[in-house]
Amino acid sequence: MRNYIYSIALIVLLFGCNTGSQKTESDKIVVNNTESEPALDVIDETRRSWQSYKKYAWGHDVLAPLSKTYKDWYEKPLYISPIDAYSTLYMMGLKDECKEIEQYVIDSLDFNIDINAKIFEVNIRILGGLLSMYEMSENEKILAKAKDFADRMLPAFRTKTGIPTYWVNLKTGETSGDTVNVAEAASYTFEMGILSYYTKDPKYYKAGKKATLAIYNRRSEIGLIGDIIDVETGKWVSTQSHICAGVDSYYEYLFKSYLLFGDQELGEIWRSGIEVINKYLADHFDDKLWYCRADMYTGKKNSSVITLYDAFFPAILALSGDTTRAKDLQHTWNWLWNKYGLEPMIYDYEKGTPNWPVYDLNPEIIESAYYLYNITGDSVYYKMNMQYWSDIKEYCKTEVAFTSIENVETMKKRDYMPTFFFAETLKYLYLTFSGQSKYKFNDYMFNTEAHPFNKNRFKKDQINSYLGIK
Ligand code: DMJ
Repeated sequence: MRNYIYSIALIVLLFGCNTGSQKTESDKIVVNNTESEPALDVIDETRRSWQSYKKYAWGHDVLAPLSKTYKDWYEKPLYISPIDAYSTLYMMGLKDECKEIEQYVIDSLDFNIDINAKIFEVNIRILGGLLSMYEMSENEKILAKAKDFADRMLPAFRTKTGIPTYWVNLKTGETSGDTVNVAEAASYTFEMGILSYYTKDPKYYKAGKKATLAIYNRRSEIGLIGDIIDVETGKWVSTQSHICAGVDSYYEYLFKSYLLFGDQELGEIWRSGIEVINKYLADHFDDKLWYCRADMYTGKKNSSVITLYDAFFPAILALSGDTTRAKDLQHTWNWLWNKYGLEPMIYDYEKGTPNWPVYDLNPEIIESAYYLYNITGDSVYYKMNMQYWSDIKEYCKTEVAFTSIENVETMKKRDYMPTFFFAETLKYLYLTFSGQSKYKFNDYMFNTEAHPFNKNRFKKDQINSYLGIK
């Protein structure tokens, strides 16, 4: 495979201008029947990072690329990097690497382990990753693994409100952690709906949807929700309303689950949610569009502190048809990226200073540029991703892979390559640069960890009964 790609790269370099390479109106280099040069570059860097994961961290959760060792999330590894990496490697055509992961998952992965897993994170990474692995491999044994994993998650949802606890023990089903944020409370309809579809068992979707309704039903009179809640009493622990980290994927899943499954109830909740978000949280400051934090009962702004996770929002705005706000917001994020060369994790847009200057190789701004490029066809978004990729290579690249940055003002590196770098960041870069040559934008829906699902597989006449939608 390596030789094959190098041959293509060589042909492109030698003959690119004369043999069918062409520039489209959007300046994208397209090489007939092959990959573009930037796409090949992303594939090459992904393979290099993957090989380092295998060399230094195989069998463990995360590669530590500076010390060339590994880190695990819990006392025992859950194999998170390979499960998260699979769908990206698959889309890039790295079939041998994928076969190896599939085999390991089937032969060696056993979820009957005595660890307390964080329900939100394992849902989007492990359950989401296994479900897209099932779609791509069409191996029923992978679906059985996904089902087994979800069954171990379900005890967390047996609370008075239906909102899951923070932790669940994968072996004993024991649960703990009564206080969760909204993203942790209600970002399950997407994966649980897909699992219900493939197993024809509505119990998963019903559990996910009950949690979502529990949040929605606790909205204030003006329609805003808070951000931290008690899973047993259903009382808000924090009444700050926003779309930042801690809430983000609640809104993402309302809209995507509505689109994928046609669940009208979720569509209605999304529509009423976006209306009040734009009414109370959209904020113009210094000629830019931002989304602030406000009190859920009064709608009064109480903070201009945002997180880089919020850069997912232009993608959702664009997908829902609001390209005007999507473009404005993406330009705000692009401005912030360029202020530092990478984005800070937490930033106060009124003070103009970072509250936490870390950059963890996060994907959101790249994800939104990918959506906007496909939805508007404007090459400006392609160029944004070219630049983000170039900056990531400049500041985050290490001898063996890529690593997070401790401070975007000094570009000091920290020793950690998060699993979503494989799952999301590299995938959205690759898909932007490869155009729609293999994967058509309109055919796929991504979970919040960028695991792709082919929309055409979900038949409208079966969804309602498989998911128990009335
Ligand atoms: C990812 O794990 C998911 O996208 C999550 O929803 C929030 N963002 C992180 C990566 O930044």
